[in-house]
Amino acid sequence: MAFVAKPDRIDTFSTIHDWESADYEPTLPVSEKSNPLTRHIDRAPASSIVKMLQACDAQMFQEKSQTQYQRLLSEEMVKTLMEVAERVRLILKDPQDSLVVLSGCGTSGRLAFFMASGFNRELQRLNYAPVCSYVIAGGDRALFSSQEAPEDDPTLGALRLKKVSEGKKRVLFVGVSCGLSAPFVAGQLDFCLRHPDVYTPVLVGFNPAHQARKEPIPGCTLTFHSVVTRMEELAKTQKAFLINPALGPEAISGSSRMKGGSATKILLEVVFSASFSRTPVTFNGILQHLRSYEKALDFTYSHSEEIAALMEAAGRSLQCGRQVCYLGWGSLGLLGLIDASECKPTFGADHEDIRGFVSGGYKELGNNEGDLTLMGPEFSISHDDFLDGVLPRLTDDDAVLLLYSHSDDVDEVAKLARRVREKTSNIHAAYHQTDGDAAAKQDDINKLCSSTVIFTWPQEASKRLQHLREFSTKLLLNAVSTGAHIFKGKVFKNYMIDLQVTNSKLYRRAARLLQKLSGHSESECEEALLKAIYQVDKLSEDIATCSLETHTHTAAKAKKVVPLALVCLLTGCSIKEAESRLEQQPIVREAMETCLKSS
Ligand code: S6P
Repeated sequence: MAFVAKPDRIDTFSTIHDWESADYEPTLPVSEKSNPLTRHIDRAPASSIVKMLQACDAQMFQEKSQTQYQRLLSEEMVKTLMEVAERVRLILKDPQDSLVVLSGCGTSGRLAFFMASGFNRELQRLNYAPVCSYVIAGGDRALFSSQEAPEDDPTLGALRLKKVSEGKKRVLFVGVSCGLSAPFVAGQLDFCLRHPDVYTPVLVGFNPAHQARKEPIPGCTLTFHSVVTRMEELAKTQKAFLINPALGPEAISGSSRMKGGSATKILLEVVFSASFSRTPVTFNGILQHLRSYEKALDFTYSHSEEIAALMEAAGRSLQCGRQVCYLGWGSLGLLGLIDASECKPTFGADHEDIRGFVSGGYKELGNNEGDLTLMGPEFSISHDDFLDGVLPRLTDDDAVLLLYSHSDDVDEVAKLARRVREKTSNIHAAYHQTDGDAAAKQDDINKLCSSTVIFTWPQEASKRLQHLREFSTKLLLNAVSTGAHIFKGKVFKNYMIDLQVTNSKLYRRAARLLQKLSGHSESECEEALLKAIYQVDKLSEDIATCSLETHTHTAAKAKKVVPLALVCLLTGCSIKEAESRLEQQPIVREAMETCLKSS
C-alpha cells in the first residue's frame, strides 16, 4: 500500500538543511527566506515542480537538527500541544460561559474559519456544545477575496475579538500569524494579555520568537515582537502558549498559504481532536497523530505524476488567458475556494483566473455573515452560480477540476460532470475513496474526465480520514495553482514577482525583492516602488510624505507594480516605457530576464 511509501530522493538532498545555517539570509525570518530547494522552480517542468514541492513540504516533519530551531515533532512542541488540548477541555466543560476563538488574516483567517466550522460540526456530532468561533481580518468577504489591508490594524483585531467574546468568562484565543507578523493578531494577543482574568492567548506561527516582526505599528506602541516577548514570559506559567515550530522556507518565498497553512491545519486539528476525545491526552497520542500527516504527505505525493498532469492542464489554461474552475463538494470544495482566493495577492492574478465553487454555496458554509452573493461576482460560489455564470462560456481551453470523495453525493457529481463535459473535454477530477469502496458510479465519472487522481486511502487512515483527505487536497490544490502560475510566468526564480502590495508586509517584501533583483539601494528601490504605485516619474513632496497606509491603499488599484518598478530600476526608463515593455512581453518572468540581461 502506497500510504507508507517514502518519496523518491531528489538530487537536491544536500541542500535540505542549508536554510538552517546561521549565515543563510541572516536578516530574514524563516518564513520569508527563499528555499534553496526551489531556486530553479520557475524553469522546471511540471514533474520536477511537484518533486520540489514534495521536498519542501517534507521539511515540515524534519527532526530538530543542531540549530536554534524548534520543529513540529520536537518534544517541547508536543508537550505544548498537550497543554493546549487540556485548556480546550476546560472550555468544553463549561460551554455556557466559555469560548474558543480562532483568528488570523488572509489564509490564516480562512483556515481559522474552516477549522472553527469543522470543529463545531464535530462537537455537535459528539453531543458537545459548539464552542468555537472565528474572526478573520476584513470580515467574511475576506474568506473568498483578497482583503489584505485590515491585516495592518491592531485596534480592529482587538475590537473584533472583544465583540465575538462579549459576556464570556473564559476565552481561549488562538491567534494565527505564520510570519509572527500581522498587527491585527498582535492587537488581539495584546488585548488578551491585558485581560488575563478572561483570556488565555495561544499564538500559532512558524518563526522562532526572536524573529517576530519588530517593525513599529503606526498609531500604537506595540510591535509583534514585544507582544511575543510578553507571551514568552507568561508561557513559563502556562498563562499563554506559543506554538511556533520552524517549517523551513516556503517553496515560493513568503507564500505562507503553503506550508504555513498546512501546518496550521495540522497543529490545530491535532490539538482539538485530542481534546474532543474521551481518552486522556497523551504524548504518544499527539505524536502519532502528527506523524499520520507525514504519512499522508508521502501518500499524496505518491501520485505525483497525476498531480503534474493536472498542473500542466491548469497551466495551459492560464497561459492562453482562460480559466481554471474548481468544483468541489463539502470541505474539499471549501479548500478549492480558499486556494483560488489566494492567487490574487500572491501572483497578481485576476479573480477570474482560478475560481472555486462549492456545492450548496453559503448554505454549506455557515459563515458569520451569511450569503454574500450580492457583494459582487467574486462572491458567487455555488455550483448553481457556476452553471449560470461560467458554464455557458466554457471552452476546451478552460480547465475544470472536480474535488470530491466517496462520502459525497456521487450522483450529483456525475450529473455536473456530464454538464461540464458537454462544453469541454478539459475536465479532471481528484477523488478520495477508502480501500474496498465500491466504485461503479465513480467509474462513470472517470470516463468523462481526461485525467483523474484517485486517492485510495488505506483502512488504517479511516479514523482521521476527513482531516487527512483535506490535507491531501490542500497540497494538491496548492501545487496546481502554484505550478499553473509558474507556467504563466508569475514566478521569477522562487519569488512571487507580481505580488500585490496591499499591506505593510507585502510592501516591505516587494521593496526587498527589488533590492535583491536590481542590486540598487534600499532608498532607490522604495522610490521606484512608489513611482510604480502612483504611476509617476518624479515623486512629489506630497507622495513622499504620505503614510505607508496611503501607499498600500493606492497600490490596490494599480497593476504589475513590482514588475514596473523593476523594469525602471534596471533600464532607467520611464513608467510609460516600462508599461509598454511589459505589454510587449506580458510574461512577467521573460520581461524580467530580458531586462536583467541587458542591464
Ligand atoms: C499568504 C497569503 C496571505 C497571508 C496573510 C497572513 O500566502 O497570501 O494572505 O495568509 O498575509 O499572514 P500571516 O503570516 O499573518 O499568517
